[in-house]
Amino acid sequence: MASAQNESDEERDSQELRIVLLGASEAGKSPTANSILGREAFKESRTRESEKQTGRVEDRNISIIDTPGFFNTQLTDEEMKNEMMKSMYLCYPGPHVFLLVINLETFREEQRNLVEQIQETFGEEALLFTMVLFIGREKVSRREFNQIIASEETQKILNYFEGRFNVINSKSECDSSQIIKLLKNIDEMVKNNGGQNYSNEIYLKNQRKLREHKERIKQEEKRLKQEKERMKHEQVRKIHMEVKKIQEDSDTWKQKGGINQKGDITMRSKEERIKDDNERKKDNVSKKKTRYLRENEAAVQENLRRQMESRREKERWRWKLEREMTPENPSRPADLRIMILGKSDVGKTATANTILSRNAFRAEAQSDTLTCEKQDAVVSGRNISIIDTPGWLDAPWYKHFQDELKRDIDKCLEMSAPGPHVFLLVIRLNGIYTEEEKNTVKWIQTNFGEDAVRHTFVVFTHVDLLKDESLDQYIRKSPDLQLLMDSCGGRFHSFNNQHRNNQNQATELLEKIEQMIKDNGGEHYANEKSRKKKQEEMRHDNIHEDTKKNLHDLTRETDELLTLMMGFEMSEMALRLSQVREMAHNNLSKQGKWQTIHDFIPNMSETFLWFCMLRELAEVMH
Ligand SMILES: Nc1nc2c(ncn2[C@@H]2O[C@H](COP(=O)(O)OP(=O)(O)O)[C@@H](O)[C@H]2O)c(=O)[nH]1
Ligand SMILES: [Mg+2]
Repeated sequence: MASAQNESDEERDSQELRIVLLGASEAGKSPTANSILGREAFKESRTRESEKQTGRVEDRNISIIDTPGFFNTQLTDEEMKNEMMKSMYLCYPGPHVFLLVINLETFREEQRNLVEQIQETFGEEALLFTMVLFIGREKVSRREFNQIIASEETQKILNYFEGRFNVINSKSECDSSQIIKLLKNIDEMVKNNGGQNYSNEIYLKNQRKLREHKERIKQEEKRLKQEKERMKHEQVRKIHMEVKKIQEDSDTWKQKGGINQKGDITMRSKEERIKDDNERKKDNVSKKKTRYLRENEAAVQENLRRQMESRREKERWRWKLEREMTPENPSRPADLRIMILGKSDVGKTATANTILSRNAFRAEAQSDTLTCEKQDAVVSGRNISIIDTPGWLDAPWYKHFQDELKRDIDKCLEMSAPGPHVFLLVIRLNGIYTEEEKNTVKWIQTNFGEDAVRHTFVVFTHVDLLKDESLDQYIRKSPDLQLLMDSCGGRFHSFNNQHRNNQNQATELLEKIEQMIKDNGGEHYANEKSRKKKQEEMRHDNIHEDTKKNLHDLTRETDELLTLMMGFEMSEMALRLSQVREMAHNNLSKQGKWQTIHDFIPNMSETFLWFCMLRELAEVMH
């Protein structure tokens, strides 16, 4: 039964013709859609949102998606982009044809580049699925019409679409034969395209490309800015150096008594001369010592060099360890990482800004963007990172564009690496508690895994709009809300984002979150991938600790031996030992497997004891 049902569904789907109407704003797309459907399906005022209507025409199912149209002055670029994305969602799995509606009556004034808009929004591939639809044929004379069609602009446009175009009258004058002809031409085009439709995958691929392109430009701009800054600093540094040099020259000149007192050096005090004498003597001793060492004790020299090198290596190692641990290290994750989730327009961004106590994220109430954003700050003495996310929970396209959603979620998780401590689930009080919100817990589990709920914390916004009710009363009133709260361990907090100055609400929230983290044993959320990575890191950390300890032991023991041997002027032995130590040190630093010092020099302790005995013997003989 089920399969028969599926088959008939499939059959019906395969017969459905999906049309997306494009064109300049107010070109007359909505009336055209009504002409095709043969009824007043769409409202004929300026369209602000993409909308879908279906109908049966010529015994077939037709879906038409009306769009706001390009160059719409009422919409921002971002809103326009969202509406176009929505049109693709409404048209799932993708349109058979984009009808580019051009009004013959206003064609002369409409010199804007429509083709470019299509390419930018839907990509080059969309041109294969596009057909021009001239409307308002009855409004222009035959001569005028011929002129328009033959004109250079029209030919240029039509060339992009292999000359595909149709002509119909305005709605009031449109007869069904024109629509039949239009549908026939569309069928012809679909046939030429091998029955394929423009797919949402193509759309998403283009969007990704566009985003990556923008990201690249942003990165390049950032790089150039940094480079400029660096050059500026370099210049300032050079100027400082020059000023310092001039200052020093001037000081030297002054010390020498200035040009007028040249030759009056004998005026220097007796003490100064004694000091100079001492310096000279010291210098002579040191020279003698150096010569002695060079001539008589080349091996000792070499030994000292190795000791120095070993010390430097130790320093480098310590520096490396310290660098990994200092807070200045940008790769060091914040102490508290918060990811904000929720429907669009519930106050996610406002909440993030309230926590940070500044407009760190884009101005609120802007249409929901499609990417995550991260901001770092120190709040109430805590080093925190906040990741603001798009309205994943309700924006309809995410349901259909699952791959894209997964990619975005992964990207956000990367931003909060090694994983957020808390998912702040923002819910708007006084709003409509929608189906999407009722399914929130399931959504979180599906997209972040079962474990994520343990890290979820509810924040109610718009608490200022609760009139005579308390928050408790409000929650008690809604069984669905209670259920959601129970699933999230009853953890919640309320926010009035209108009172950003009231930092108590943020401090209290952070305290509650900390309690939750404590209850979670201090753990942050980690997806499967990062859990594995963490295990690997822990293993590595243990190795690291062992290595540190081994190196420390090695250095201490050999240092003692070296000192002892130098005391006996047994430089050759000392040299050999320092070579052994260096070898062991190198091996310890490079090897994946770590061993103890005694594995390298098994008889180290014996050697040490042996020398202690020698020393005692020497003392007795003295
Ligand atoms: N009265 C009131 N308005 C708020 C509150 N929180 C957010 N808003 C407003 O709600 C709208 C949506 O907020 P926004 O942060 O952009 O929502 P988002 O889409 O979830 O990020 C904006 O106009 C905010 O100024 C609040 O606690 N009280
Ligand atoms: Mg937002």
